[in-house]
Order: sequence, then C-alpha cells, then structure tokens
Amino acid sequence: MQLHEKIPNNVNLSQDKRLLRALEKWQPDYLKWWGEAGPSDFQANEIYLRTAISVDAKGWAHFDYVKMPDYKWGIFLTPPENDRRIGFGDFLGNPAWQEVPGEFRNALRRLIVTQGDTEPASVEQQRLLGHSCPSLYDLRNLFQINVEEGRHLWAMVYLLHAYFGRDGREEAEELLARHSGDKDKPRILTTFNEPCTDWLSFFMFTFFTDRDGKFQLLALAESSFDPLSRTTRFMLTEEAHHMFVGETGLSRVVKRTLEVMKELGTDDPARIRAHGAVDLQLLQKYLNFWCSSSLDLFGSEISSNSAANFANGLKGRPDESQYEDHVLRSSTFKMQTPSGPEDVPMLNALNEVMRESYIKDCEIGLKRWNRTIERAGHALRLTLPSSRFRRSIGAWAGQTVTPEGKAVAKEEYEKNLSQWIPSDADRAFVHSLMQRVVEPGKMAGWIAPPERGVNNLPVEYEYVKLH
Ligand code: BYC
Repeated sequence: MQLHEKIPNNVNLSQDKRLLRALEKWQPDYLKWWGEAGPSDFQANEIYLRTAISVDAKGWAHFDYVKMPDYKWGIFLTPPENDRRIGFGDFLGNPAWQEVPGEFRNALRRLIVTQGDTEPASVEQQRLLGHSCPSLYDLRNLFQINVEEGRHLWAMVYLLHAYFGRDGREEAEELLARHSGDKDKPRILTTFNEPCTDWLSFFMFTFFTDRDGKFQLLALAESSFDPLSRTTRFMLTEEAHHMFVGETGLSRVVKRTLEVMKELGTDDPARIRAHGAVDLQLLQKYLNFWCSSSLDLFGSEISSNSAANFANGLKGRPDESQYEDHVLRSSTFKMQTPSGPEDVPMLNALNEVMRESYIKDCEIGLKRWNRTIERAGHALRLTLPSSRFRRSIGAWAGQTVTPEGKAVAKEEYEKNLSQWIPSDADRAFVHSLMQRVVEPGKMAGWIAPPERGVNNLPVEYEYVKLH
C-alpha cells in the first residue's frame, strides 16, 4: 500500500510529493518509537478502537477492532473557513495566514514543537499501565487515548514537515528522540516527565493534564496561522474523550470508596485501605499532586512570551470571540505575587488569565464528586489546592505555601509535604491495588463499573481480545 493510502487525510497528501517524501521517511521512525516507547505488550491484540477516517460527522468516529500498530494515524484539519480573518492581536482583521510569516517562524515552530512534544510524552508515561488495568473497558480506553495522542503527534509533525522545511524535519525527529523522564533528553514540559505508573495517577492525569491540553489547543485554535488553527480544532474533538476518561474514572473511584465506607460503616482510612479501596484523603493527595503539576503547564504568571504570542496573533485566548477587547494594549491585570499585588499589562498576564479559567473548569468535576460525597452523608470535601502550592514555574516557584494557600516556613512545609502529596507509602499502597482484571465486565475492587460501555455497547463487551 502507498503511504498516502495508509494515512487517511484531507490535506491532499497524494498530490504533495515533497510532503509525502518527508512523511515516508518519518513514518518508520514513528513506528519504531511506538514499538519501543509505546504501550508495553498488547501490540498483537485486537482492540475495539475509534479511528478518525474523515472530518465529517460520520467519519471522525469510526469504531472497529484494530491492532494498535495497524491503527491509521491520519492527518485531518477542520475544513477551511471562507475568508477567515485574524481575530486578535495587532493584526486584528487581516486575512489569516496560509503560510508562516518569516518573522514569526521561530516562535510558531516553538509553540508547535512544545505542543507536539507532550503527545508522545504522555504515551511514554502511560506505557506500563496496560499490565495492571482494572477492567477490559479501561484497558480499551487507555489504548484509545494512546493511539489518539499518537495521532496528535502526527498532526504537529504534519505542520512541521509541510511548513517549516529542513528545521521542521529536524524538529520532527527530535520529537521521537526526547523521552519522558530521560536524564539527558527529557520532554520539554515538567509534568510530562512525571511517572504515571498507576491508574489513579492516570485518571488524575487525564482529568488535570489533558484539560491543560484542552485549554492550550483552544488557544492555538485561535491562531492566525490557519493550518495550526484548523489542525488543533480537529484535535479538540478527540481531546474531549480523554477528559471524559479522567472525570468518569475518578467519579467511579469516589463511588466505590463510598460503597466500601458504607459497607464497613467507617470513614477510617486504614480500614478502607485494608478493604482494598482508596480513602478520600489519599484521593485528595493525588489530586494535590497532579493539579499543582498541571498548573505549571500554563507558564509564568508574568510572561513576555505570552505577550508576544498574543500581540503577534500566534496564540489567542480560549474562545477569543467571547471577549470584547481583542488587542489588549490598554488594559492591566491585578496580579498577586509573593511580594504583593502588582498591576501587570494584560498582555503579559495571559498565562495567568488562562490558568484561572482552567481552575474554574476543574472545579466543575470537584463539585460533582463532592455532591456524591455529601449525598452519602460524609462531611469531607475534595478541594483544589491553591494555585500557589508546590509550584515550580513562575512567580510562586519555590515558595513554601500550603494547599490552602498559606505561606509557611520551609521546615513546616517540608515536614508536612507527605500529608499533602502522596508519600512513598501511599504510592506503594496504590501500586498494591493495581491488580490486572481482564474478565469482560469485571472490575477491580477499588473502582465502580462505568455507567455505560463504549459506543452504546454493554460494559461487559470484549473491548480487547486477549486471546
Ligand atoms: N515546564 O514565559 P514562560 C497537551 C518554559 S498539554 C518546563 O513562563 P510561555 C496534552 C517555556 O517553554 C498542552 N518549562 O511561558 C495533555 C519557556 O521556555 P523557552 C501542551 C516550562 O512561554 C495530556 C520558558 O519556560 N501544549 O496537549 O508563555 C496528554 C519561559 O516561558 C514550563 C502547550 O503547552 C513548564 N511547565 O508559556 C497529551 C502549547 N512552562 O521558550 C497532551 C504550546 C514554561 O524560553 N506551549 N516553560 O525556552 C505554550 O503555549 C507555551 O510554551 C507554554 C509556556 C504554555 C508551555
């Protein structure tokens, strides 16, 4: 089969010989990377997967059994908008760009590479999870996410190959050469170097970190560089499922814990753990860890990069059209910094603006879980940690602040940290729960079954054929 037939696409690949040659060279390296750094084992198993085969309503979610290495990693852009105009920044109202303007080449490439780097990173982080899946349903969802992150890497590599010439090709190779957690060649952003080797972390990651993905993709979807905008718009259709897995996964953990609490008539964490479930205090620690790590992904509170990216029309705000002022040359933002409040030019505060909307979005999930906890008659409430807690990037980096947002002395912070984020013993306990369950319809004891299966199929459907 010709490469352009193997890659479903709506970018007229068969006619673009130069691009085809570049992708032909990259594709074997990608498959090698997938084999070495992608999901460990399961490559020969048939998995009930969703594949995007076109951008229309029917084609973007085609379900069938597929072996992962045979998955068709396609290249799709949402259809072009007639006479699309730039929606923000100093070039507001000008025609959107179909090519990369020379003066913004480096900055655009940097954004695309940073976005692209997270996709294979997450696959690497999740590499071992298949061995300890809580059900076949969950195993299938993990692999669905993995192949789609692979497709998102393709999406960024397409842009690099099609629009950035030789340096784009070099960057595409580098995307396969960096590895999550690697001492010498780590992934670019911190969170993507954190190990994610248990399913509680996986659900936290898909809830918190994939949600950063949603916000960043929404911001890039506003870009004046039209191919980037159209590529990220299509990626967002797939991203929604990843967050669904995180949100429902955590809801199912909460539900199971409440059942065990009721069964045992206790809220004693030790007894809940002894019964093989995740006590709510432990859930809160995992939440504190992944939320604080993901908050770093928005970059510094005060950022000249964010100002330049917006003013030059490279990266907007999510759903830019909801705002009145799209130029932001005359407004300021009151920023809380460790040395007190500061009036910061709005353009320089956009990372923080986006972080604040992200936090609001996260709160929706927490409200839902807390309602369930309240209905079960318990006083404990899950909370998001303060955005100043455990930060490594930006104004609050290195500040010793509690999850409630209170500044404390370094000794007190260090003494209490194991009460706020998972200790080694907590992680060891969670790992002890991670026993593989693969009988169709059966669930591990620490998680409740989902409310429904995939694509209207029953929960007990054989989503992965293991034999
Ligand atoms: N870790 O002014 P600053 C997803 C760097 S997730 C390490 O603070 P800026 C997904 C920054 O790169 C979405 N380094 O911030 C989710 C810069 O370095 P350079 C991923 C960091 O530039 C789950 C320097 O610090 N997409 O899709 O305004 C599964 C100073 O930068 C970090 C994107 O992020 C960090 N946390 O904004 C799969 C979109 N934060 O350039 C996928 C593309 C900052 O001086 N990226 N730095 O060498 C961007 O828009 C921006 O690069 C950032 C930072 C939002 C990351």
